Amino acid sequence: MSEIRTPAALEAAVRACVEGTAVLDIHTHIYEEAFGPLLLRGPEELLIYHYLQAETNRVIDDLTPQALVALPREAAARQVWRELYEARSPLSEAARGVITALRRLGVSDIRSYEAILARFAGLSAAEHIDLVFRAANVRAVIMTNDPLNPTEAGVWMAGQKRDRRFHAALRIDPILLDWRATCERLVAAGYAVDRDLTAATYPQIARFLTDWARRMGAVYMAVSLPHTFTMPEDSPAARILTHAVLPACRELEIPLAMMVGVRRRVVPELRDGGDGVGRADLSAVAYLCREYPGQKFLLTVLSRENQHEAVVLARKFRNLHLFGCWWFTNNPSIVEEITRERLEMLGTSFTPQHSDARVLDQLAYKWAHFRPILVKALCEKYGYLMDEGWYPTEEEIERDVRLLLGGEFERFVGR
Ligand code: HDL
Ligand code: ZN
Repeated sequence: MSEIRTPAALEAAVRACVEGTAVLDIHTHIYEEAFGPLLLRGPEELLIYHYLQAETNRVIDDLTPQALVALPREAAARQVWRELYEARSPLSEAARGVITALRRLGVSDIRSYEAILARFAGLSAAEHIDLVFRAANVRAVIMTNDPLNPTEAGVWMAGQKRDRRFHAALRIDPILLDWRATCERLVAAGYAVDRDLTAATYPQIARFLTDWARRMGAVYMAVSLPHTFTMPEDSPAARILTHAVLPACRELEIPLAMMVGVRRRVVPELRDGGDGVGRADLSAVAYLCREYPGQKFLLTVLSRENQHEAVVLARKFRNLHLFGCWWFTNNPSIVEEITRERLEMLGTSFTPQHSDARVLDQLAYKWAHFRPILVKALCEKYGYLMDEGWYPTEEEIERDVRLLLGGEFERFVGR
């Protein structure tokens, strides 16, 4: 085994490993080709990403937020380009991400809007997926799948051939967080549930969940929880979680992913761009991990103020797997801080990043922006070992990086 003994050799080996290891992206909003229009792709979709809509909203006064987000795609994309790329420099993480993605996907002149459009003209979904997965060095992604979306449900019911690079996650927000509005949709689907959550309802909700999780081959169930989420509590959400969701996860032997800390629709007019963040009470997570030691939980938290506490929680509970720099924390200044503190308290027993990509092409920048930060953090940690005469080998670094870029997640979920 070739020991690495100098900082220069370390940096070269870590960089080669991190860049060269294909990643399993465990939380995205992209879809395989079979889902047709649900798969968002191309430069205009990149530009109208709700992150960039929110940033554009800040610098215009000739359109209301409602009018801005209601613009047709082509006009909306040109408005973002004009405001964030021509009138100002794209310094924000989401704005520069578009430039990174375009360059890595083969746009020759990234200053020319026409050249950008031309690069992607005529690209089929299959060609586009291959191009992006190769550029991002992604081996597989986990989607966010909503069985209550009629378009999506239709594709699942048609039982089309699956693309092995796309795995499913069963998203349950409407059931857990908006039962009164969702109940009738389960009744319409043939499940004997009632609005008042009588005892007989919970097994029916669980059956809906297990039916769909099996149909999708779901790797986990997921829910985005508000910053006000607390357990134990006698709320509809807590009752559905306890009596339906967790029993269904037990039966399926899959984890529940909790994404905690969103403050929904702070500015409703901005739609998805109008969500905010709130510091959460993570004792709810500790309660669930403690009360259900035989069940597994995935966790990502939205508030920077919750990050350190989340790492400490992950240290306590072997049934808790911490993942990703989610949403408002997916900015280099915070990603670096979070990744270092996680390595310092968890070693390799966590998943440092997911892309959350909503547009296929975003994979190319989300991973291009993260990999150098992981290289820097790992070089620091291996460097400390080398200072004490523990010289890592290339094989050990490869093993550790494979764990961090999907292997530890697969071990945790038993895939
Ligand atoms: O709830 C979620 O999965 C979040 O990731 C939201 O989709 C959010 O709008 C988002 O795209 N964050 O990156
Ligand atoms: Zn997401």
